[in-house]
Amino acid sequence: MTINPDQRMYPPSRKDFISLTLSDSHSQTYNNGKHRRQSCWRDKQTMQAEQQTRTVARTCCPGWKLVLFLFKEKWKQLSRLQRSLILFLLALLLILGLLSYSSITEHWRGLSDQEDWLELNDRELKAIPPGLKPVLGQAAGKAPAPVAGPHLRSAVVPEAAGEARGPNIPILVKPPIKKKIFANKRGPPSLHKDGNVSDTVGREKQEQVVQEEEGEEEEKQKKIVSWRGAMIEADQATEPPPSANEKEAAAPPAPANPADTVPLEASPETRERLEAVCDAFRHAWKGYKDYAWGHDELKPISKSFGEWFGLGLTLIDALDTMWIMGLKEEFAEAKTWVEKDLSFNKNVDVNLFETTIRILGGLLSTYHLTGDQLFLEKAKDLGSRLMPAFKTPSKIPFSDVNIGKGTAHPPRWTSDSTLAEVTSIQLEFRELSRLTQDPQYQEAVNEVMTLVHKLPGKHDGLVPMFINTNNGQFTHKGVFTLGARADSYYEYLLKQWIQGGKTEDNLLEDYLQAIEGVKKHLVRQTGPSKLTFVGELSHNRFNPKMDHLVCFLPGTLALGAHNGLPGDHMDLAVQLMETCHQMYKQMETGLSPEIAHFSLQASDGSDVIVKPADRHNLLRPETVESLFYMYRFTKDTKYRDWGWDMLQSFNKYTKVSGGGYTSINNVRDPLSPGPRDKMESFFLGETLKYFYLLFSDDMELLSLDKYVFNTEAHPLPIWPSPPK
Ligand code: DMJ
Repeated sequence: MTINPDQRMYPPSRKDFISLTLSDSHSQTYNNGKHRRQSCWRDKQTMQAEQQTRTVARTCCPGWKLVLFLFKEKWKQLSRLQRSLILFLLALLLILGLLSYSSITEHWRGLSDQEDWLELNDRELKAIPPGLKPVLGQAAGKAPAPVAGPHLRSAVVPEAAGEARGPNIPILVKPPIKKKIFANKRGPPSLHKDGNVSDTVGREKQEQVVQEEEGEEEEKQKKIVSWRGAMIEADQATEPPPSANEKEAAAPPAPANPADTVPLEASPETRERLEAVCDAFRHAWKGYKDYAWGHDELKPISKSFGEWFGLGLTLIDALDTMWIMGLKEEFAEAKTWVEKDLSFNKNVDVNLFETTIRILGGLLSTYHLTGDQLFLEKAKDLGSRLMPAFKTPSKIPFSDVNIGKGTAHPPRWTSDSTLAEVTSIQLEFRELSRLTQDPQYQEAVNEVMTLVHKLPGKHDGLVPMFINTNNGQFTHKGVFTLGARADSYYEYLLKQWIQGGKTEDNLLEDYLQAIEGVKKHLVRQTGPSKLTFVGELSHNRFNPKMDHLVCFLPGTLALGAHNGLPGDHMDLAVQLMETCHQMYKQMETGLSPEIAHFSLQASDGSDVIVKPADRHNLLRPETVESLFYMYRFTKDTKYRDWGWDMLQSFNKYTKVSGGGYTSINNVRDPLSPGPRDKMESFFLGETLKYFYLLFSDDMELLSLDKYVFNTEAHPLPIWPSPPK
């Protein structure tokens, strides 16, 4: 029996071994059992190996190859017992290594963060990559007519002076970089106010403060603190006085027309409706102020609060709504809280998506509306603390970030992220790059879109609901919905395209293809009244189920049609708007359930069926959001009337005496709707804002040709076209 010479270099297969033993003439040497047989085999292998070694050495193999080769040969010479012992020891070492993982990674992170920081600064000093030039160039002063104000001046971006508390904590000193900050006031004059130039203008010196102590033991172990754990604070003293030109530019803006809550010239009907929305807001705010001030959410029934991230979620989500409604006192007290009490230097895990759309989006839009540097500084601080989410093998971000520690992770049970979540943070991060002239935010989120654009597994443009952060592939394939977990992917395809001046073809292509996919696979009509709805596809089976969340779609389709996309998108928008309206109208409380099922048979009595588990209403905004778009583009007053009916229903069934509004359990039971004791932040951030905009006659109030609303109703400017 011969041995294939090629196989000698590798651990023998069982087959080789048997072949060899049967053909050996010294059969007695095999009688002592397995061990003996192995020895014999090894002896022969050893000889062969020595021969190989000599050959390898002769052929001048690189040193490392020789070492590898010798290691392999030595390994082969060991008995099974010896090998097992070594493997056991290695496993033990691995376990010990894993146990000490956290402290090792803390150390490692500390080092890599320093590198990141250097990289960041390096990037700031380098030329902006070509792909970003037009956009960032606009940010550098070519943006749409910033209204001059005292805030418009050159600013020095801080030296980060690290101040370590305690021994052995290295101070990361950020080299000084001078950078111009353009504090723009944008939007209609009615949104500009005197006196809103922040008294924090010029607070530009960043200061690094070590993360709060989490306990002495932990502190001792850490030794090195991530810079992401540091709070960056402004220092008023560093800004140079404005130059003569700047002084000229800093003349006060046109007299503030302090955004009257209800414009005097409005018709009685409009006045009544706008006043009703503002009353609703004040009532909601009263509850929040009395029982939940500075906390995430009001629990209006128990007159307490709920905490999600511990970042004053409702307050921040509501900032721009107050500004738009002209609620000056409320805005001023909220601003003071942001200035004095809002800190992102917290050891807290936040959801990347929710924090981006609600907090980052809210801060950026408030900055745009007010021109107040305070909100941009806060947005920058938060944005940089969210960046660790993108440190994954695939560049698809993790769902959760600890904004104090600078660590990120997926949910406990999976390494997947939700598709809508990773593709609905782009408007905000892109805008942050434009404002800061730091491309890192835009690059990170654009990378996600590029990956998803190329990814196989879509179904005529429809995307699965999950994506893996390790390999960047879709998971849980076969289920397609425009509801939870996928909704805002479609919304942000269109809105990014609009934000970027309609130049990014991949976004448009994906959006158009997706809408074709929706029409082909998901759009159906009910049997009884021919209501058009968007169902779901689950492994090729159509499910006539539609989340209330899907009611964003008529507005998005209408926005696309307004921007030159096919007319049949508008036709579909009109039909879907009717259905979303019916989801309210056909309920006994006049409020939509969270999920509706639709009858496909003509013989069925009603079009809308509500299952017991789906009867709740969370004060969601999607229908009034779409009504706002539909009214803006068609001026058909029926959309306002539908909205007015909805507002009455919210007041009747969800308003809580003493302050606040509550989610309810059962939209089918007007006698006992069952308060759930929670007022979601989006009720103030979105629902009431869209009511106000729907009823307002001022079409320039956040014109849809100048602003694009993020998925939490925070308006961000559409970027101007690059100069030709
Ligand atoms: C909001 O946070 C956003 O509108 C998001 O896109 C979907 N969920 C809520 C409102 O329903």
